[in-house]
Amino acid sequence: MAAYRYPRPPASEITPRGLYEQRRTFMKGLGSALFAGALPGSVLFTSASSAASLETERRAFSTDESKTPIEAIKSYNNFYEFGTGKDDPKKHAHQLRTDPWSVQIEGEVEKPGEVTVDELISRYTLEERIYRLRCVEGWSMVIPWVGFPLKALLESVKPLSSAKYVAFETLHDPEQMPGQRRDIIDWPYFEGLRMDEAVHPLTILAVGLYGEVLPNQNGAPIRLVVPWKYGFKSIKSIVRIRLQEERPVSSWEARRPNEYGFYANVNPNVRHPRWHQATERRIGEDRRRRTEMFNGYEEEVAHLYEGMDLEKHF
Ligand SMILES: Nc1nc2c(c(=O)[nH]1)N[C@H]1C(S)=C(S)[C@@H](COP(=O)(O)O)O[C@H]1N2
Ligand SMILES: [Mo]
Repeated sequence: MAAYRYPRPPASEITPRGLYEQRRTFMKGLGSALFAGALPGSVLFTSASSAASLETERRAFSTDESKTPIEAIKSYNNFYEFGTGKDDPKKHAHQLRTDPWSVQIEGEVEKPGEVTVDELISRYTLEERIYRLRCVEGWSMVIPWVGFPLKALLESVKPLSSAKYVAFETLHDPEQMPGQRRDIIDWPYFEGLRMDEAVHPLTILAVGLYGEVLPNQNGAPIRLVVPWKYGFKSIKSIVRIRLQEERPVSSWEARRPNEYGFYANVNPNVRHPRWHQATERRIGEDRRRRTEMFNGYEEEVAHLYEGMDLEKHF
Protein backbone atom coordinates (compact mmCIF):
# COMPACT_ATOMS: atom_id res chain seq x y z
CA MET A 1 0.00 0.00 0.00
CA ALA A 2 3.00 2.29 -0.52
CA ALA A 3 0.88 4.42 -2.83
CA TYR A 4 -1.10 5.63 0.18
CA ARG A 5 1.89 6.86 2.16
CA TYR A 6 2.36 10.59 2.42
CA PRO A 7 4.75 12.94 4.09
CA ARG A 8 2.88 14.02 7.19
CA PRO A 9 3.07 17.69 8.09
CA PRO A 10 1.44 18.57 11.41
CA ALA A 11 -2.06 19.98 11.12
CA SER A 12 -0.86 23.42 12.15
CA GLU A 13 1.27 23.60 9.00
CA ILE A 14 -1.38 22.56 6.51
CA THR A 15 -4.18 24.76 7.82
CA PRO A 16 -3.80 28.52 7.60
CA ARG A 17 -2.27 29.36 10.96
CA GLY A 18 -4.60 32.23 11.88
CA LEU A 19 -7.80 30.31 11.30
CA TYR A 20 -6.49 27.23 13.04
CA GLU A 21 -5.61 29.22 16.16
CA GLN A 22 -8.88 31.10 16.04
CA ARG A 23 -10.97 27.96 16.02
CA ARG A 24 -8.93 26.48 18.84
CA THR A 25 -9.16 29.60 20.96
CA PHE A 26 -12.87 29.75 20.41
CA MET A 27 -13.38 26.20 21.56
CA LYS A 28 -11.06 26.60 24.53
CA GLY A 29 -12.85 29.75 25.61
CA LEU A 30 -16.08 27.83 25.94
CA GLY A 31 -14.99 26.42 29.28
CA SER A 32 -17.66 27.37 31.78
CA ALA A 33 -20.22 28.23 29.11
CA LEU A 34 -20.42 24.55 28.31
CA PHE A 35 -22.89 22.50 30.19
CA ALA A 36 -25.35 19.86 29.37
CA GLY A 37 -28.84 20.47 28.26
CA ALA A 38 -30.02 23.42 30.30
CA LEU A 39 -28.96 26.25 28.00
CA PRO A 40 -31.49 28.52 26.37
CA GLY A 41 -32.23 27.12 22.96
CA SER A 42 -32.08 23.53 24.05
CA VAL A 43 -35.35 21.87 23.18
CA LEU A 44 -37.41 19.84 25.59
CA PHE A 45 -38.48 16.30 24.83
CA THR A 46 -41.82 16.97 26.41
CA SER A 47 -43.83 20.14 26.76
CA ALA A 48 -44.32 19.54 30.47
CA SER A 49 -41.58 21.41 32.27
CA SER A 50 -41.84 19.66 35.62
CA ALA A 51 -38.66 19.12 37.56
CA ALA A 52 -38.97 15.41 36.78
CA SER A 53 -39.02 15.88 32.99
CA LEU A 54 -36.12 18.32 33.15
CA GLU A 55 -34.20 15.71 35.09
CA THR A 56 -35.05 13.06 32.45
CA GLU A 57 -33.80 15.37 29.73
CA ARG A 58 -30.62 16.22 31.57
CA ARG A 59 -29.85 12.53 31.97
CA ALA A 60 -30.46 11.79 28.29
CA PHE A 61 -28.30 14.72 27.19
CA SER A 62 -25.46 13.58 29.41
CA THR A 63 -25.08 10.05 30.65
CA ASP A 64 -23.26 9.80 33.95
CA GLU A 65 -21.44 6.64 32.86
CA SER A 66 -17.65 6.94 32.84
CA LYS A 67 -16.31 8.72 29.83
CA THR A 68 -13.99 6.83 27.51
CA PRO A 69 -10.47 8.27 27.83
CA ILE A 70 -9.70 10.83 25.13
CA GLU A 71 -6.72 8.85 23.87
CA ALA A 72 -8.97 5.87 23.09
CA ILE A 73 -11.54 8.09 21.38
CA LYS A 74 -8.78 9.50 19.18
CA SER A 75 -7.02 6.27 18.33
CA TYR A 76 -9.75 3.64 17.78
CA ASN A 77 -11.84 4.89 14.88
CA ASN A 78 -13.88 3.96 11.88
CA PHE A 79 -13.26 6.47 9.10
CA TYR A 80 -12.86 4.41 5.94
CA GLU A 81 -11.78 7.45 3.94
CA PHE A 82 -8.45 6.95 5.73
CA GLY A 83 -8.32 3.15 5.70
CA THR A 84 -10.24 0.27 7.23
CA GLY A 85 -7.95 -0.40 10.22
CA LYS A 86 -8.96 1.06 13.59
CA ASP A 87 -5.63 2.87 13.81
CA ASP A 88 -5.64 4.13 10.21
CA PRO A 89 -7.67 7.31 10.85
CA LYS A 90 -5.29 8.44 13.59
CA LYS A 91 -2.32 7.76 11.33
CA HIS A 92 -3.68 9.37 8.18
CA ALA A 93 -6.45 11.85 8.95
CA HIS A 94 -4.04 14.72 9.54
CA GLN A 95 -3.97 14.95 5.73
CA LEU A 96 -7.45 16.40 5.82
CA ARG A 97 -7.54 20.19 5.52
CA THR A 98 -10.44 21.31 7.69
CA ASP A 99 -9.95 25.04 7.36
CA PRO A 100 -11.57 26.70 5.51
CA TRP A 101 -14.63 24.42 5.39
CA SER A 102 -18.17 25.07 4.41
CA VAL A 103 -21.36 23.07 4.30
CA GLN A 104 -23.78 23.35 1.41
CA ILE A 105 -27.44 23.23 2.41
CA GLU A 106 -29.85 22.57 -0.42
CA GLY A 107 -32.99 20.89 -1.66
CA GLU A 108 -36.50 21.43 -0.35
CA VAL A 109 -35.78 24.60 1.61
CA GLU A 110 -36.70 28.25 1.25
CA LYS A 111 -33.17 29.44 1.92
CA PRO A 112 -30.53 27.19 0.38
CA GLY A 113 -26.91 28.26 0.65
CA GLU A 114 -23.45 27.66 1.96
CA VAL A 115 -22.26 28.28 5.50
CA THR A 116 -18.77 28.04 6.96
CA VAL A 117 -18.06 25.99 10.05
CA ASP A 118 -16.66 29.07 11.77
CA GLU A 119 -19.95 30.84 11.15
CA LEU A 120 -21.87 27.90 12.62
CA ILE A 121 -19.62 27.83 15.69
CA SER A 122 -20.25 31.49 16.37
CA ARG A 123 -23.95 31.36 15.52
CA TYR A 124 -25.07 28.58 17.85
CA THR A 125 -24.65 27.99 21.55
CA LEU A 126 -22.36 25.01 21.86
CA GLU A 127 -23.37 22.40 24.39
CA GLU A 128 -21.61 19.41 25.84
CA ARG A 129 -23.46 16.14 25.31
CA ILE A 130 -22.09 12.97 26.85
CA TYR A 131 -23.47 10.25 24.60
CA ARG A 132 -22.90 6.55 24.18
CA LEU A 133 -21.74 5.56 20.70
CA ARG A 134 -22.28 1.94 19.70
CA CYS A 135 -20.66 0.59 16.57
CA VAL A 136 -22.46 -2.15 14.68
CA GLU A 137 -19.26 -4.18 15.15
CA GLY A 138 -20.00 -4.61 18.86
CA TRP A 139 -17.83 -2.03 20.63
CA SER A 140 -18.95 1.15 22.30
CA MET A 141 -17.64 4.34 23.88
CA VAL A 142 -18.94 7.21 25.99
CA ILE A 143 -17.96 10.49 24.35
CA PRO A 144 -18.31 14.07 25.61
CA TRP A 145 -19.21 15.79 22.34
CA VAL A 146 -19.38 19.53 21.83
CA GLY A 147 -22.00 20.63 19.36
CA PHE A 148 -25.41 22.09 18.67
CA PRO A 149 -28.77 20.61 17.72
CA LEU A 150 -29.12 19.85 14.00
CA LYS A 151 -32.64 21.19 14.38
CA ALA A 152 -31.33 24.73 14.83
CA LEU A 153 -29.51 24.66 11.50
CA LEU A 154 -32.40 23.02 9.65
CA GLU A 155 -34.88 25.59 10.95
CA SER A 156 -32.63 28.42 9.80
CA VAL A 157 -33.00 27.38 6.14
CA LYS A 158 -36.78 27.06 6.41
CA PRO A 159 -37.69 23.56 5.24
CA LEU A 160 -40.61 23.27 2.82
CA SER A 161 -43.42 20.85 3.63
CA SER A 162 -42.04 18.58 0.90
CA ALA A 163 -38.85 18.04 2.97
CA LYS A 164 -39.39 14.55 4.38
CA TYR A 165 -35.78 13.38 4.71
CA VAL A 166 -32.35 14.84 5.27
CA ALA A 167 -29.37 13.48 3.32
CA PHE A 168 -25.76 14.06 4.36
CA GLU A 169 -22.58 13.77 2.34
CA THR A 170 -18.92 13.56 3.38
CA LEU A 171 -16.18 15.37 1.44
CA HIS A 172 -15.09 13.53 -1.68
CA ASP A 173 -11.41 14.18 -2.28
CA PRO A 174 -9.24 11.13 -2.97
CA GLU A 175 -6.17 13.39 -2.81
CA GLN A 176 -6.76 14.02 0.87
CA MET A 177 -8.65 10.84 1.61
CA PRO A 178 -6.60 7.89 0.38
CA GLY A 179 -9.29 5.35 1.27
CA GLN A 180 -11.47 6.88 -1.43
CA ARG A 181 -9.08 5.48 -4.03
CA ARG A 182 -10.18 2.03 -2.99
CA ASP A 183 -13.47 0.31 -3.68
CA ILE A 184 -14.68 0.05 -0.08
CA ILE A 185 -18.06 1.73 -0.34
CA ASP A 186 -19.66 3.97 -2.93
CA TRP A 187 -17.95 7.30 -2.30
CA PRO A 188 -18.66 9.83 -1.10
CA TYR A 189 -19.95 8.47 2.20
CA PHE A 190 -23.65 9.21 2.20
CA GLU A 191 -26.22 8.99 5.00
CA GLY A 192 -29.78 10.00 5.74
CA LEU A 193 -32.36 10.58 8.44
CA ARG A 194 -36.10 10.98 8.42
CA MET A 195 -37.08 14.58 9.18
CA ASP A 196 -38.45 13.81 12.66
CA GLU A 197 -35.21 11.99 13.54
CA ALA A 198 -33.17 14.90 12.23
CA VAL A 199 -34.97 17.49 14.36
CA HIS A 200 -35.02 15.34 17.50
CA PRO A 201 -33.26 17.17 20.36
CA LEU A 202 -30.74 14.34 20.79
CA THR A 203 -29.48 14.76 17.21
CA ILE A 204 -26.51 17.08 17.09
CA LEU A 205 -23.82 18.33 14.77
CA ALA A 206 -20.56 17.98 16.70
CA VAL A 207 -17.60 20.32 16.25
CA GLY A 208 -15.58 19.19 19.24
CA LEU A 209 -15.03 16.62 21.96
CA TYR A 210 -13.63 16.89 25.47
CA GLY A 211 -13.88 20.67 25.05
CA GLU A 212 -11.43 20.67 22.15
CA VAL A 213 -11.75 21.13 18.42
CA LEU A 214 -12.89 17.84 16.86
CA PRO A 215 -9.86 15.72 16.01
CA ASN A 216 -9.67 14.95 12.29
CA GLN A 217 -10.03 11.21 12.88
CA ASN A 218 -13.35 11.82 14.64
CA GLY A 219 -14.84 13.65 11.67
CA ALA A 220 -13.53 17.21 11.72
CA PRO A 221 -14.58 19.86 11.29
CA ILE A 222 -18.24 18.88 11.62
CA ARG A 223 -20.00 15.53 11.97
CA LEU A 224 -23.39 14.17 12.82
CA VAL A 225 -24.10 12.38 16.11
CA VAL A 226 -27.31 10.35 16.44
CA PRO A 227 -26.84 8.47 19.71
CA TRP A 228 -29.69 5.94 19.43
CA LYS A 229 -28.46 4.60 16.09
CA TYR A 230 -25.45 2.48 15.20
CA GLY A 231 -22.26 4.49 14.77
CA PHE A 232 -22.26 4.35 10.99
CA LYS A 233 -25.25 6.73 10.81
CA SER A 234 -23.10 9.43 12.44
CA ILE A 235 -21.45 10.66 9.27
CA LYS A 236 -18.16 12.56 9.49
CA SER A 237 -16.64 15.58 7.74
CA ILE A 238 -19.91 16.75 6.22
CA VAL A 239 -19.91 19.05 3.16
CA ARG A 240 -23.51 18.76 2.03
CA ILE A 241 -26.92 18.56 3.67
CA ARG A 242 -29.89 18.08 1.38
CA LEU A 243 -33.53 18.13 2.40
CA GLN A 244 -35.59 15.98 0.09
CA GLU A 245 -38.90 14.30 -0.45
CA GLU A 246 -37.62 10.83 -1.29
CA ARG A 247 -35.82 8.60 1.19
CA PRO A 248 -32.05 8.66 0.61
CA VAL A 249 -30.13 5.39 0.27
CA SER A 250 -27.05 5.43 2.47
CA SER A 251 -23.66 4.24 1.22
CA TRP A 252 -23.81 1.23 3.53
CA GLU A 253 -27.35 0.36 2.55
CA ALA A 254 -26.42 0.63 -1.13
CA ARG A 255 -23.47 -1.68 -0.66
CA ARG A 256 -25.07 -4.30 1.64
CA PRO A 257 -28.82 -3.84 2.00
CA ASN A 258 -29.24 -7.07 3.97
CA GLU A 259 -26.74 -5.91 6.61
CA TYR A 260 -27.25 -2.18 6.96
CA GLY A 261 -30.81 -0.89 7.02
CA PHE A 262 -31.83 2.71 6.58
CA TYR A 263 -32.94 3.18 10.18
CA ALA A 264 -30.05 1.36 11.88
CA ASN A 265 -31.53 1.89 15.33
CA VAL A 266 -29.54 0.06 17.97
CA ASN A 267 -31.63 -3.07 18.48
CA PRO A 268 -30.14 -5.92 20.50
CA ASN A 269 -33.04 -8.18 19.45
CA VAL A 270 -32.31 -8.10 15.74
CA ARG A 271 -29.40 -10.19 14.53
CA HIS A 272 -26.96 -8.68 12.12
CA PRO A 273 -26.56 -11.37 9.41
CA ARG A 274 -22.99 -12.07 10.52
CA TRP A 275 -23.23 -11.65 14.31
CA HIS A 276 -25.62 -11.12 17.21
CA GLN A 277 -26.22 -7.63 18.58
CA ALA A 278 -27.10 -8.55 22.17
CA THR A 279 -23.89 -7.40 23.84
CA GLU A 280 -21.11 -4.90 23.38
CA ARG A 281 -17.62 -4.23 24.70
CA ARG A 282 -17.03 -0.76 26.09
CA ILE A 283 -13.58 0.32 24.92
CA GLY A 284 -11.26 0.12 27.92
CA GLU A 285 -13.22 -2.68 29.61
CA ASP A 286 -12.74 -6.45 29.39
CA ARG A 287 -16.25 -7.64 30.10
CA ARG A 288 -19.11 -7.46 27.65
CA ARG A 289 -22.25 -5.62 28.68
CA ARG A 290 -25.80 -6.01 27.43
CA THR A 291 -26.72 -3.70 24.61
CA GLU A 292 -29.77 -1.60 25.36
CA MET A 293 -32.66 -0.97 23.00
CA PHE A 294 -32.05 2.30 21.15
CA ASN A 295 -28.65 2.37 22.86
CA GLY A 296 -30.36 3.36 26.12
CA TYR A 297 -32.39 6.22 24.61
CA GLU A 298 -35.66 4.29 24.33
CA GLU A 299 -37.62 6.67 26.53
CA GLU A 300 -36.67 9.60 24.32
CA VAL A 301 -37.03 8.10 20.85
CA ALA A 302 -39.26 5.01 20.84
CA HIS A 303 -42.30 7.13 19.92
CA LEU A 304 -40.70 7.99 16.58
CA TYR A 305 -41.09 4.37 15.49
CA GLU A 306 -44.50 3.56 16.90
CA GLY A 307 -46.32 1.11 14.68
CA MET A 308 -43.21 0.27 12.67
CA ASP A 309 -41.88 -3.25 12.46
CA LEU A 310 -38.30 -2.70 13.66
CA GLU A 311 -37.24 -6.16 12.47
CA LYS A 312 -38.18 -5.21 8.94
CA HIS A 313 -37.07 -1.60 9.23
CA PHE A 314 -33.74 -2.36 10.87
N1 LIG B 1 -17.50 9.69 6.46
C1 LIG B 1 -17.52 8.66 7.32
N2 LIG B 1 -18.28 8.76 8.42
C2 LIG B 1 -18.31 7.72 9.32
C3 LIG B 1 -17.58 6.54 9.08
C4 LIG B 1 -16.79 6.48 7.90
O1 LIG B 1 -16.10 5.48 7.61
N3 LIG B 1 -16.77 7.56 7.06
N4 LIG B 1 -17.65 5.48 9.97
C5 LIG B 1 -18.87 5.41 10.81
C6 LIG B 1 -18.78 4.38 11.84
S1 LIG B 1 -18.97 2.78 11.32
C7 LIG B 1 -18.66 4.67 13.18
S2 LIG B 1 -18.76 3.46 14.36
C8 LIG B 1 -18.42 6.08 13.62
C9 LIG B 1 -17.15 6.14 14.46
O2 LIG B 1 -16.96 7.43 14.99
P1 LIG B 1 -15.65 7.74 15.87
O3 LIG B 1 -14.47 7.29 15.09
O4 LIG B 1 -15.65 9.22 16.11
O5 LIG B 1 -15.80 6.96 17.14
O6 LIG B 1 -18.29 6.99 12.53
C10 LIG B 1 -19.19 6.77 11.44
N5 LIG B 1 -19.06 7.85 10.46
MO1 LIG C 1 -19.43 1.51 13.16
